This record gives sequence, structure tokens and C-alpha cells, in this order.
Amino acid sequence: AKEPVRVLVTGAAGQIGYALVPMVARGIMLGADQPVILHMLDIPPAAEALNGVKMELVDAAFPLLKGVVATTDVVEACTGVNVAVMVGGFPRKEGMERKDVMSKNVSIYKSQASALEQHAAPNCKVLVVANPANTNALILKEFAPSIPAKNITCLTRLDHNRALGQISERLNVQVSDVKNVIIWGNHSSTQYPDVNHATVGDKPVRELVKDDEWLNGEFITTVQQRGAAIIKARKLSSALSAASAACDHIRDWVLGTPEGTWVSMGVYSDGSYNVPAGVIYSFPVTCKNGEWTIVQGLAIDEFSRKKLDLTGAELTEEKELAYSCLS
Ligand code: NAX
Repeated sequence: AKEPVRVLVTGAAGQIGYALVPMVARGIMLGADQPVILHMLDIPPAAEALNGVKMELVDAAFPLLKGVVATTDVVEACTGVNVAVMVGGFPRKEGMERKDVMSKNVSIYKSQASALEQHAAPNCKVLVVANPANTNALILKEFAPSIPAKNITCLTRLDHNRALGQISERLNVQVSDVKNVIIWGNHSSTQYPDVNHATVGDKPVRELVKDDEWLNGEFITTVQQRGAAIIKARKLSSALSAASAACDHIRDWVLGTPEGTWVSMGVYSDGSYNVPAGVIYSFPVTCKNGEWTIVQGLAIDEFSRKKLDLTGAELTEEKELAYSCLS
């Protein structure tokens, strides 16, 4: 039998946490033959709710779940973890300045970076979900210098999956037949959902849709604004789709992407495609043997170029704002 993998979920008493932990315990993240031990972290005001989640995990009697640690202690939460999914953060409340929210998250991610660096298992893979996801991941990377940069990523897979979903609905085809969309840049409304290399079967999506106006307009804004549309409808932000995307992200990273298919991940930019280096930017990646590689050599037309640059500029600006919160 396989040794259990320790999976940390921070913010585990929140709504994404509540959707995510049963998926992890059922083997959706790491495979149906992979036992797991869940580490759940939240803050003291949520301790009782967190304990309730632990009670439900016990009650669900998941065969793969070999243990549960539910704690408000960051060190205990991070000790020995192989995978860390960072969902906890400070939400933007009405009337709050962007800088104030950034400042709260910078201090959270700075201290959690140190705890992971000192106590996580070697080669721990980190996925940041909490917003601002790209910049929280960058702060985590900066303050955990002994964790390799390639082990620190942020979630744009939800945006990627939303793009697949929109194309599948439009063409009335199975979502599993739509491949190789790309989310470039920031997990924010400046992200660029790109279908120029996407296919259904062996046909380009652009040829099948035959409506460039829709693809360059409404399709892009629908994906960019989908989070807001969910809040409007549900009066709560996306949770089950975010949890499912987090599982997809880690599963493909650890177990590999299928041949001929790429996915979108926020990763530390090396300046590929002439986007800014030194920020966490979403790229098309393939994964093999537990490592991601940015897909190279894709043609970028003029329309796309502007969009890659715009979202890159926003990330540079966010990085500066985050650094200004440190002093
Ligand atoms: P909730 O407010 O339901 O849950 C957040 C939880 O984090 C709470 O239980 C809170 O007590 C906890 N928390 C706060 N500070 C903490 C700390 N320092 N350490 C540990 N836990 C802490 O939010 P939820 O809807 O679950 O969303 C969580 C985060 O995901 C938010 O930042 C949200 O903006 C972000 N999202 C990111 C997405 C992405 O694609 N990257 C999509 C979905 C989601 O909007």
C-alpha cells in the first residue's frame, strides 16, 4: 500500500475548504489509490467551525483518509505536508482600500511562507488559491527562499475550466473534447482567455465557432467576469468549481498532463513570451514527473500581445503595491 500524502488546506472552515476537503479525502486530487492525511488550518474565530468540519470528515468514513489534523497553529498545520493548498486569506470588505487588503494578505503570506519553509516536507508543492492569488503566491515565494520557485504556483485552472465550459456550451460539444485553451496572466478581470490554439477533436475552435466577434468579445468578458456572475446568482462566491479546479491543478501537476494537452497554471515567470519576469503569471504548461514546463513557441497575434502585456502590467503594479506594504 502507498504511504499517505499529507495535504494542507488553509482556510479549511471557509466555503471552498468545505467543498475541497471531501474531494481530497475521496482521492479526486491525488488518485483513488492514494491515502491522504488532511491538515486543516483556520484562525481562532473559526476554530469551532473547523472542528465541525473535522467531525463530518470522521462521519463520512472515507476509506482513503488516514488522519485529520484540525488546528489554528500554523506550525502544527505545516509540519510534514507534501501538498499545501492555501485558501485562507483576508477578503476585501466593502469600503476597504486595495492597499489595506493587500497589506493584510502580505502579512499572512509572509508568516505562512516561513512556517512552510521550516516545517513542510522537502519538495512540498504549494498552490495559492486566496486572492490576490498571483501576488500572494509571489510573497510566499519571496519569504520561503529555500522552497524552489518551481514548487510555488497559483490557481488559474478555474478560469481555464470556465473557458472550456463556455466553448463547450457554445458548440454543444462535450467539455472533455475541448482542449488547449489558455489563461494568460493574472487571476483577475485582466486575465486573457485565449482560444487561438484551442481545438475540438482535431479542428481549431476558431474554425468551429465561426464568430470572431464573439470569441474576441463576449467570450473573453464572460470568462473574466464569471466570478462576479456567480456571486450575483448565489450571493456567495464560487466554491465547488474552485475546489474542483484546485484538485485538477494538483492532480495534473503531480500525475502529469495527458499527451498533447496543456493546462493553465500561475507560475514564476522566466519572461517567456516577453511577459514580465519575476511575477507569478498564468501560462500554458505541461506537467511530467511532478514538474511543470511552460509550453513554448505558440504564435501570439497582435490582439493577444496587447492582452498579455496588459495583464502583465497589472501584475507588476500589484507586486509594487505588495512590496510597499512590507516597509
Ligand atoms: P471564505 O471566507 O468562506 O473562507 C476563507 C477562510 O479563510 C475563512 O474560514 C477564514 O477564517 C480563513 N482565514 C482567514 N485568514 C486566515 C489565516 N491567516 N490562516 C488560515 N485561515 C485563514 O472564502 P472562500 O469563498 O472559501 O474563498 C477563499 C479564497 O479563495 C478567497 O481569497 C477568494 O477570493 C479566493 N478565490 C480564488 C479563486 C481562484 O480561482 N484563484 C476562485 C474562488 C475564490 O474566489
